[in-house]
Amino acid sequence: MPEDIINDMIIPALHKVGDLYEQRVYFLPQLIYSAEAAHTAFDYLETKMAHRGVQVDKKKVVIATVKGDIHDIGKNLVAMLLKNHGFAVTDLGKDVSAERIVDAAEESGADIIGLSALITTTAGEMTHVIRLVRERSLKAKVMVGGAVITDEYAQQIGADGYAEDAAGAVKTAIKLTK
Ligand code: B1M
Repeated sequence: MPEDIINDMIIPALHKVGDLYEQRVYFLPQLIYSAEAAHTAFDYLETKMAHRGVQVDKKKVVIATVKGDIHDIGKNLVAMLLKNHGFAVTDLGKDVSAERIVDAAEESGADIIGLSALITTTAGEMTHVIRLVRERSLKAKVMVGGAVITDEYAQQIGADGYAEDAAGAVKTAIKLTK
């Protein structure tokens, strides 16, 4: 199954690269190569996934990696699985400002805003998005995730949902849109 290849092979390989980077065995070029290899594999595996979407009135998700953060592999994976489960996903990409995310959610009438962050210093950007969502009284629920995000942190910043991984993000998105 494509999901098994992703969970049992590609993600552990990326973590191994991260460990080797921390130990200064690998450097930025190896991080970049590993990311490119993962992108290529995901593009191929997406074509092999069975589409499970059954939603007639598709729920809308606007997803992005927050400002200052260019890590997008996890976010892409979450977007891919959400699409695969019948959500209409607008992917704004990486390094996206809070204003742009909230503008896009307002324009599209999004049900969910999905935010990803992988660096300790960029996790704080999520609070700006949540503040803007509340200020503008948007109906969108905010779901957060990424390697540095915990359930506790999500609750602390007032997010509506948190998921540890892409499969969990699908479950949380379904729960938030019921
Ligand atoms: Co970077 N990087 N990196 N990196 N990188 C990490 C994150 C790091 C942990 C490596 C390390 O030091 N061990 C470290 C962060 C430390 C910290 O702050 N705690 C780090 C650093 C420091 C940096 C730079 C600053 C390095 C430098 O320039 N000196 C720089 C950052 C630049 C910037 O963003 N401004 C940098 C750059 C890069 C590359 C560009 C080379 C590349 C990214 C390429 C890309 O994404 N297109 C890269 C990579 C590949 C990594 C590691 C090795 C792998 C990340 C990854 O893709 N994991 C990473 C080490 C590690 O994580 N062990 C590391 C696989 C991916 C599937 O997992 O993204 O966690 P993840 O997503 C998961 C879950 O978190 C969850 O579901 C996903 C699937 O299970 N999830 C969500 C994610 N988003 C979600 C959203 C949701 C719900 C769940 O709801 C919306």
